Amino acid sequence: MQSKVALLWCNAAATSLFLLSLRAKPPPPNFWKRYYCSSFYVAAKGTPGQPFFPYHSAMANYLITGIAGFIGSNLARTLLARGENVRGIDNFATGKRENIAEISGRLDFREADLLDLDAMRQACQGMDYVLHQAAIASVPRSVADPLGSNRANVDGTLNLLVAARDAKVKRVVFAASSSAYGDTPTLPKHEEMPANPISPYAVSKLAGELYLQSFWRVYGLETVCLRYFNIFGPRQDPNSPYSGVLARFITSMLRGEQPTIFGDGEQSRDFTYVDNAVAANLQACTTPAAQAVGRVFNIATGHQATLNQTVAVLRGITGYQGPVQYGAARAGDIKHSFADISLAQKHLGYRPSVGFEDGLKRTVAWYQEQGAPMAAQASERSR
Ligand code: UD2
Repeated sequence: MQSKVALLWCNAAATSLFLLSLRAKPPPPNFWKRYYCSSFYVAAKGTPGQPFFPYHSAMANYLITGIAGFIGSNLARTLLARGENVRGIDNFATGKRENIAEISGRLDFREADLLDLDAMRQACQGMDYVLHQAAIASVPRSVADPLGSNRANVDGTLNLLVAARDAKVKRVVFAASSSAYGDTPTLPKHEEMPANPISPYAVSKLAGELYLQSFWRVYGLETVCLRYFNIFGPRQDPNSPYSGVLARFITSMLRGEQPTIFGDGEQSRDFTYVDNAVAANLQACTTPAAQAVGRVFNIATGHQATLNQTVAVLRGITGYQGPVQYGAARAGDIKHSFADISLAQKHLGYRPSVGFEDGLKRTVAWYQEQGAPMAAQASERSR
């Protein structure tokens, strides 16, 4: 009771002092309007790195590497919508200017390469969190060019970690890969399993994880690794031979063209809609260190689908009824991938809010909005 009375007195005293200070020095014009609307105002006009509103200090500063890429550009949109300050870097090796065109006025964007240590030091300056998405993300591309993958994914990650450590950022979250598990027969894959990478890409992503853990253990830089399981969704590039399979299948089928399955189509993946990966990144930043830091988490849907099953679902969504072509299996490919997500659920509070089929529907709708025709219209036109 006594403590409640004391609290009331403190409250009254603080309010009186505040009101007196307002009498002595009136607030700037539009103070209250700007105070209450600040988050909307920031989303519309804020300039990252240059706080325009001295009364608002709740926003954090995020650096997204690979911001013009598929996952980076989705992350940026979510952070901006929450009123956070976003700085982004990209070297456009695989990222696309159009992915950030409509948000570029609200970003502090810098065209820079992970291999440029000075640029990384400048990029990390004043940042709270680094979301490291930049990579050469492709198994077959790493098979064709292992040196290029290693430079971007290993040397680039190490440069960024050195810069983040020296700039004293609060935490680095890393886009790791389910490819680290390789072809071990145990399913679902859980984080305690030994890594068994097959492709140079998988090795490079695992090396990135180990560097993040080393920087936590040796330098005390807080790091979290998220092992993504085949992320798909809006803004995934469908046009490269190294593009993710769902971007390729969906756009082919919408054009009325037959998709190519490498192998017998009985390989399976735990396809994960991009919003789930975005949510996991934000949770990884704010989860208390004891639960998250120095750890590796699977980020997936927890749903296993073969490519043949996936094509069947996509036929229903896109209307494509044509044939499917089968080609040779790809070198470095793994057969089955399916995640146990209980560790991320327990420690990060991660929940895959968008399921596999719902994610496919949203993705198909997005490609259609971008001008991809429905399969029926496409075959009509080609007649
Ligand atoms: C790996 C990782 C994934 C992510 C990704 C980055 C695994 C299980 N997953 O994805 O988490 O890091 O690398 O690139 O290692 N395919 C076709 N037709 C096509 C394209 C692909 O059949 O037109 C097949 C391909 O042979 C593979 C499956 O589809 O069996 C998935 O291929 P992907 O390139 O989309 O992704 P994947 O599994 O290599």
